[in-house]
Amino acid sequence: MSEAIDLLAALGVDPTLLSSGPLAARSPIDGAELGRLCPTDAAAAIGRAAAAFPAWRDTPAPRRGELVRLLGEELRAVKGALGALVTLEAGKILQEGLGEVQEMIDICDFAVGLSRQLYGLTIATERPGHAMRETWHPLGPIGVITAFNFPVAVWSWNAALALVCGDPVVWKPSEKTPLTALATQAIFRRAAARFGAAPLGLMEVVIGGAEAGATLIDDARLPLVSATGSTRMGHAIAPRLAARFARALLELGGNNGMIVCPSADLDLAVNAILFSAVGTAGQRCTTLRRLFVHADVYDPLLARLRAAYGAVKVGDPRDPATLAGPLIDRPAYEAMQAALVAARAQGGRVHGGERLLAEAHPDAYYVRPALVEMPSQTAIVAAENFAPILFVMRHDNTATALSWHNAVPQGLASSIFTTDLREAELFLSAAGSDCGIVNVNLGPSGAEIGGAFGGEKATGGGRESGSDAWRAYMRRATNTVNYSPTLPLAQGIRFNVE
Ligand code: UN1
Repeated sequence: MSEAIDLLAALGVDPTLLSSGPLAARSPIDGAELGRLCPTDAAAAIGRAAAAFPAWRDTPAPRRGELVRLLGEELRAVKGALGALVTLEAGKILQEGLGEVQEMIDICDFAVGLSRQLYGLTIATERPGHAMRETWHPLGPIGVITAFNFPVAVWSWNAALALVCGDPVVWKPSEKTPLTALATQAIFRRAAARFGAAPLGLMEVVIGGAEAGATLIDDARLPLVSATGSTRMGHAIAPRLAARFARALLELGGNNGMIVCPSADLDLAVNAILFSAVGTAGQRCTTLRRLFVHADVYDPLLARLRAAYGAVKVGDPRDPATLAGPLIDRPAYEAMQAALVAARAQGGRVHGGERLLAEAHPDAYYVRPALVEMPSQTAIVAAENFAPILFVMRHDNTATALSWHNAVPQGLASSIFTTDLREAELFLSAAGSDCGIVNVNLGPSGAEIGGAFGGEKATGGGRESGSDAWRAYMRRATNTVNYSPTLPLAQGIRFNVE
C-alpha cells in the first residue's frame, strides 16, 4: 500500500482520487488493496472530448506532434516509477514493466516524426485541366479500451497516433489496472501544461467497469473505438459498432504458434520459447501457446525445455531474479487449472502448472509455468488460454506442421525456427502462416512499435502502432479540382442541353 502511495506521489497523481469510492485497485503480487476509486461519468467524458475536437483538428499536425514530443519527455523522466507501478498493479516483472514504458516512449518518438508525414497521394486524372489528390483529415474523438496485461503501452500506441492525427482520446482502462491509467493521465497533463494550448478534454480517462466500456461502444460521438481484449469481448462489441457504422480497431485473442524444424538452432529456440511462453506469466496476447517440434529434435528440445522451465524463478516480480510473476487474479488461476484438466482428459502429459507460494500469499496466484505434451491439436489447444501453458506437439514434416499451425480460429503472431531458406520463405509466403505477425528465428512475442501490430481471423483484423496504422485514425477525402475553362465529365459522358 505505502509503495503504491509513494509511486503515485512520484508520478504526480492527486491522492484524493484514491482514498474513497466503490472500486478497489489491487496488486496481484499479494492481493492487497492499493486504493479505492470512484467511477467516471463516461458520457460526460465523451462530451468533453467531443468539445475538444474542433480546436485540436485545427491545430497543425506538427504542432500536435510537439505535444506528443513533450509526452515522450515526461515519460522518460518517470520511466522508473511508472515501470514499477506497472509491476505493482499488473504483476509483470520489473524488466517488463520498464520495457512497457519504453514502448510508450518509442511510439511517442514515432508519432512525432509521423506528425510531419501524414501523406496523401497525388493521382493521375483522366480529364484535362484537372488535378486529383487525397487528403487525410482528423476523424473525431476516439475510444480506446485496453486490457490489464499491457495497461499503459496499448493506450500509448493508440493515443500517440490519434493525437498527431488530430483526434481527442477517451480511454477506458481495464478495471484491474486503474492506477497506471491515472498515473498516465497525470503524466499527460504535465505534457499538456508545458504545451500550453491543448484543449480541455483532449485525453479523458474513464474509470469503471463493463458499463463504462459499453457507453464508449454505443456513443455516436466516437467514430472509432480501438479495443484490446478477448475474442469473446470482440464478439460482443463488433456488431454494436457495426450497427452504428463506427470503425472498430480490434486486437483480440492470439493462440500463437512456433514450428521448430530439424535444422533449427536449438540454443536460440530454447531461449526464444522461454521468453515467449513464460514471459509476462503467459499473459501477453502474443504469448507462445502452441509448439510444433520435428520428431528429429523433439526429445532433445523437450529435455532442454523441461530443464529451463524447472529453473525459472517464480515469485515476487520486484525481485530481479524472478522471471515469472503472479497471474492477475483468482479467475485467471481457475481458468488455467480448468485448461490443464481438459488437456489431461484429451491425452496431454502435464509438466508443471501447480500453484506456488499459496501459504505466503493466500490471495495471490503464482504458478509453475506448464509444459503440456499433446498427442495432437485437440479442442483445448485450439482454444486460447491466457496463462503460462505451452502445448507441445510432434510433427514429421513442415507442411503438416504448417497446416496444424493455421488450423485455429486466431491469427495474431507466429514463428518458425529453421536455417533452411525454403522453409523460412514458405512460412513467410502467402501459402505460409496466416497471422498478422510472422517471424523467423525469434519468438512470436515482443514486437517493436515500428511495425503494424495486430492479426487476422478471430484476432479481429485491426492494426495498431507503426507502419501505416495511423490511417485508421483519420478520414480520407478524395479531391478533384478543375482548373480548366471547360467541364469534361469522367468516362467521356456527354450531358449537355443543346
Ligand atoms: C498485448 O499483449 O496486448 O509484441 C500486446 C508484444 C508486445 C505487445 C503485446 N510488444 O508482445
